[in-house]
Amino acid sequence: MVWDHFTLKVLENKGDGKFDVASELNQIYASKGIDYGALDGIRVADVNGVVVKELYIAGTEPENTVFIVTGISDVSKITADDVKELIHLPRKAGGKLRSMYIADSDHDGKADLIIAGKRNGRIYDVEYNGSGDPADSTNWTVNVAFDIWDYNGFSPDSSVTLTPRLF
Ligand SMILES: [Ca+2]
Ligand SMILES: [Ca+2]
Repeated sequence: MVWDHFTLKVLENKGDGKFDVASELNQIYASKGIDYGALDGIRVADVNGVVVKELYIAGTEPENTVFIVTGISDVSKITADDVKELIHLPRKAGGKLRSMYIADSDHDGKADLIIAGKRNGRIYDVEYNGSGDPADSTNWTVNVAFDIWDYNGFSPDSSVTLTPRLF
């Protein structure tokens, strides 16, 4: 995903080091003026066990948005309308989401999105509740697995300045 108002390009490996652009969405947030990008925050997984995998994107902008694309069996057919804002993670400080991994960190059979919240100073654990449409935010539970402000006893408003960069 390119850092240009949510520009998404899907590259297909043609072998011999060659790639084709299978699909691209260009600047779909330009009209809203939000320069969404993502670094190591894009994952494909099937959290609900209903065959087709979902695409998850943790956006790197202060809105703390996690996006989802569902119901796509042919990546060349993705359109801007397929990109949904799944959840806006609660902020304590500056926002921005960075790397994301999908795993079942507590081994309860329900997938977790483990997200590093850069300026948030937090690590989020967003867990799928185990049933229902993964594109519906009510089917997820947001947990804060780590909070640097709680850890060190400072407040974002204190005179001690912290600029967390959790990647
Ligand atoms: Ca699925
Ligand atoms: Ca779990």
